[in-house]
Amino acid sequence: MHAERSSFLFGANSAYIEELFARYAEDPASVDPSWQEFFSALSGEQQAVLRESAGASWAPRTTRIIGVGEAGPALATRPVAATNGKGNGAAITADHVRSAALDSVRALMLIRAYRIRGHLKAKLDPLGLVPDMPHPELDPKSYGFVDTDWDRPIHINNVLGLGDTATVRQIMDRLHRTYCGSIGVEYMHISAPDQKAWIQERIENVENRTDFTVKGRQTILERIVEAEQLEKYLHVKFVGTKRFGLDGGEALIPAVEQILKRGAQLGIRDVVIGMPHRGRLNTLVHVLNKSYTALLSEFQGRVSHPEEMRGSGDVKYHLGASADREFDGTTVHLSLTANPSHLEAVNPVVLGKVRAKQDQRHDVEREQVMALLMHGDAAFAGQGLVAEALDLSDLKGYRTGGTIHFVVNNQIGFTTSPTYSRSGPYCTEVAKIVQAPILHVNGDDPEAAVHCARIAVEFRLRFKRDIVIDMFCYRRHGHNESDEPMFTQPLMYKRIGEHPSVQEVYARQLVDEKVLQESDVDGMVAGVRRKLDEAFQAAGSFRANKADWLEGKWAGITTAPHEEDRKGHTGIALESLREIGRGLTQVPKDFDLNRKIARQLADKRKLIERGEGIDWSTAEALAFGALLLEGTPVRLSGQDSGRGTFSQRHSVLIDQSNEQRYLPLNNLAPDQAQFEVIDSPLSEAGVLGFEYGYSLAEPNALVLWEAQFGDFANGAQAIIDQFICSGESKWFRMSGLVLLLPHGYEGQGPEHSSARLERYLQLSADDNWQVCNITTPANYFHALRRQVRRRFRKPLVLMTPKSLLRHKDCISRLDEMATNASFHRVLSELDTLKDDAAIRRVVLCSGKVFYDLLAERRARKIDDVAILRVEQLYPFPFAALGKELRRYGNAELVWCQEEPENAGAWHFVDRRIERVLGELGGKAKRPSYVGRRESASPATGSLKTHLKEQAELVERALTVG
Ligand SMILES: Cc1ncc(C[n+]2csc(CCOP(=O)(O)OP(=O)(O)O)c2C)c(N)n1
Ligand SMILES: [Mg+2]
Repeated sequence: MHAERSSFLFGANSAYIEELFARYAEDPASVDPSWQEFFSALSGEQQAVLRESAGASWAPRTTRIIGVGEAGPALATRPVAATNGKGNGAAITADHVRSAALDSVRALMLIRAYRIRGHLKAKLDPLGLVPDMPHPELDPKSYGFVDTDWDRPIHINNVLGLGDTATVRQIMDRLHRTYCGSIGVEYMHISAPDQKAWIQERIENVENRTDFTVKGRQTILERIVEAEQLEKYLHVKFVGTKRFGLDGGEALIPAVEQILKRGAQLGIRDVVIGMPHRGRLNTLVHVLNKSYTALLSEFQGRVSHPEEMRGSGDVKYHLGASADREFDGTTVHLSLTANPSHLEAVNPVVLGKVRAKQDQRHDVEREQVMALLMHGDAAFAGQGLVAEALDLSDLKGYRTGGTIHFVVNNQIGFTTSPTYSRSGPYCTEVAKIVQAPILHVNGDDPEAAVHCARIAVEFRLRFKRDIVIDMFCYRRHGHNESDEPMFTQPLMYKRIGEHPSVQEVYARQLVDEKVLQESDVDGMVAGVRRKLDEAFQAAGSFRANKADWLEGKWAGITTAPHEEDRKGHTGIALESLREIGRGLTQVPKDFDLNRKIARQLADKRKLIERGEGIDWSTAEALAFGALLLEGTPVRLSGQDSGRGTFSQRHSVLIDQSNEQRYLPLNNLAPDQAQFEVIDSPLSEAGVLGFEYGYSLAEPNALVLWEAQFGDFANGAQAIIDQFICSGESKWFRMSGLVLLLPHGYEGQGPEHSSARLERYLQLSADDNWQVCNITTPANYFHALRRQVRRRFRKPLVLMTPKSLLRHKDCISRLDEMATNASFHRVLSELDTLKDDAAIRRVVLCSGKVFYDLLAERRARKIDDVAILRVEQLYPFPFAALGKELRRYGNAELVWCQEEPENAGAWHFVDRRIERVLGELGGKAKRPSYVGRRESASPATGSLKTHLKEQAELVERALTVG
């Protein structure tokens, strides 16, 4: 046993080393000083092993030492003893033993170098345009192995599965096959040992290839033929029509097929797909089973779902689709998410959808629902949203169990070459922020691409982490077919012009390897062409099935009614509110609550019991609590949302002795729905996109995203413009998402004052969402509840308060939230003033400035100026406002806002108010403006100036004549 252990330590040279050690043990000076050094450096345990195994067997032996006489010059690092070469066995042998040990060390270094950097030598580019990247670490010479060393056996202890010993030649051959063929693997940056080891074993044991059966290879070719023939057909039949063809990247299709098929075997039941323009039509047809007839009828100019064209509609390569596919008797639901042109913007949306679906299925292990994201090379390298979405991948509140990323790397972005579009060596470097393995693969080798797909889905399901396939390919035509690529990449396109298609390359390989005959390939091509021709004929009379937009989780939801009143039933019984209040203000017996928080909770409890003085955050908690008790989950995410940016929410209580978290809202009743509040990463677009995606897949939860300050929401502008604002109009996809945007002029400078209300108002049309600037806790309560207590869903953009969170007047009574109470779009005069007919001015406003106006009016005891609040700006409450204004027939009208004139609601409301006034026929014909003057910056940086401006505008608003 000990002999075995010593052989484990020293490999094939163990017997000789034992001999030396025995001598050393008797008299250290009897061995070469280098051996003295070597033995003395051994651990106690290692010395013991040697002592025991050497002791019993000690007797001079002749030992065949591996590599005797074959050490190359670079290996002989230490001058050998004078006896070297003179037949003195001990001295020569000792030297060579060391040389052999060095051989092993160096071979292992070489192997390790290939594991790290072998991808640099992989044959990834079908066009052969990427210059060879020789790297000294991949050259055996760098390790001292010269040409004559290549056939000497070296002990490598079964590394690479090559047995106990292997020659440099064998090692290099294995390394090249595994790491430098059609696949280049990057995985040594992964720090988790199990993940790294899994990838290593998965690729090294099989020289990084799958031995496909004949049937398997034929199927791969069939998929390639279908993909290629579809593109060719469209190219010829619809010359110059944009299709963003997959030509050159056809291996995507069998690879995706493999992800789905293998995924189904491993338990996947639902895949949410996000992808760009390139190859989308091919994916729709060959992955999502859209019929050729439907596609061709769209190319002929027909709209596939006429009833959806109520809105603006969208171009065909943006539309979503869904399908159920069978794989070996298992059904997998596929949904391709609709997306805008904005590349990569769909990524977080897809992730949010996946998370919602996992929640719905109680897929806690995250192995039934999975995201598959496809990317272009330029977009993947360039768009910041890629990093934002990747960053979500292992966060508790956003985790989806890993995404498979597939980059269709055609080595160009529109007209821009990679050297101009990224600084790193690959377009996939960004994925290393989550330590994802990256499989680069040559798209001209479809089997390699399918093999990578298989590894990817196995890895995803085993480790629940992201993985990337980067398929090097090319784009046969210009960016959108009618585009001329020779203007900008003449050499590349000359090469492409001469390059056989993927189908040709792979069919040739299979014919050469006698897997099939040329006539079989011709048959496949003819078969696909025939199907396309038949579909083309049938397309003229094609009628699409009715769309299924409002099925599944959306069953029971309708499109929004046109009538103005859409309050929903939002009030709840007073006693229930009190009950929720009790739950909100208590903690478990042994919970070590922060003393200040304890005091606040006690105060809050008293106010709820008394039924008055309910502040903003309490109203919010009551609204959440009521929904949870009714079975509606609530999900709120944003930066620091648990506590609240303004220390107002405290929805997560922290035990002061052990930092345990306690969420009162999750402890209201045993059968309540779940409250999820998440402190988000410091991202706007990524997180907002995610929550929007969640809301798309789950209409029966209240989903909210909160900006730290509304000012920062424009970091997510593409998500707001392209999805939230226009998603229903473009794709008939509803969302009940709430955006909480802290807004208000309080002297905090240009970036902590304005959520840019004006922008949301400018984007308002076609009943696309609701924009509110609410002033009372009760109205907030109802606004939140009506999001999920009506039969339709619309996003809610809400300006939320900052200082008002603690304002003595910004409070509500509990009965304002009770049964029969509801949301008010316009709030009428609060105080008792002169008779309506004696009112000389009506000040209309929205949001926080109301409290400034009210305080000043009360201070100055003005009783002939009424103040009305427009709580909902869009849809604009024409009738409700008319009803209020009718009372003040003799008054002039002022619109007062604290935002600059080019901002806030002014430009949106003035014509609308004019319309209301026109219908009333009173004294006022139009409102006049009171507020800050036009300004490029949203707010001043000086508190003093702010206060002066604020006082002035309040003064002007209240001064008549
Ligand atoms: C965010 C964004 N910026 C710019 C564009 C315009 N655009 C459309 S395609 C394209 C090139 C994309 O290159 P790549 O990601 O490599 O995909 P490919 O077309 O090569 O498949 C550009 C710049 C866009 N669609 N989205
Ligand atoms: Mg590209």
